[in-house]
Amino acid sequence: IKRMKGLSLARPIIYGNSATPLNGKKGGDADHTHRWTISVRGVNNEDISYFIRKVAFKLHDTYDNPNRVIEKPPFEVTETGWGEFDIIIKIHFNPISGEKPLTLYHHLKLHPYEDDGLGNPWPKQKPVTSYSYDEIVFNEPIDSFYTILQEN
Ligand code: SLL
Repeated sequence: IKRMKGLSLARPIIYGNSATPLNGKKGGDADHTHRWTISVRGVNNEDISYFIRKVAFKLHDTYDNPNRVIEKPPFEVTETGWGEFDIIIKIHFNPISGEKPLTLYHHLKLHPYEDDGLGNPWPKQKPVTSYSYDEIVFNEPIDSFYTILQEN
């Protein structure tokens, strides 16, 4: 195994959730108030599967099978529910990389802030979103992984 000494490469990701109120409409259980989607994706929806192999989302234990493993893009989980909680996101990289999985945390956001930032109330049907931008830095990557990163 040869590492690229002194080199590091960064790749951007966006992770987080959107949520919309169900307003008593279709949904799982009667007490569910929102439909939400948690995702890990590339900037401008660029394909990230050349360096990310799979993503595990650990939901609140009130969900059936709370550990959701997504093996191919889009790396996302859509659910319905009634409450906000912390989601543990574990990113597994391309096995060629030899990199250990990376753990991120996201607080699932269902409820809007007081207003839209301009003093107007949040429109009832407007999706609430909470996304973070991050960069994954690969320090001294293995040469074959370095090649894959460079070619994509
Ligand atoms: C709260 N600490 O009390 C949080 C927990 C859990 C939300 C929120 C489960 C849905 C289902 C669901 O929405 N859990 O039972 O399928 O606000």
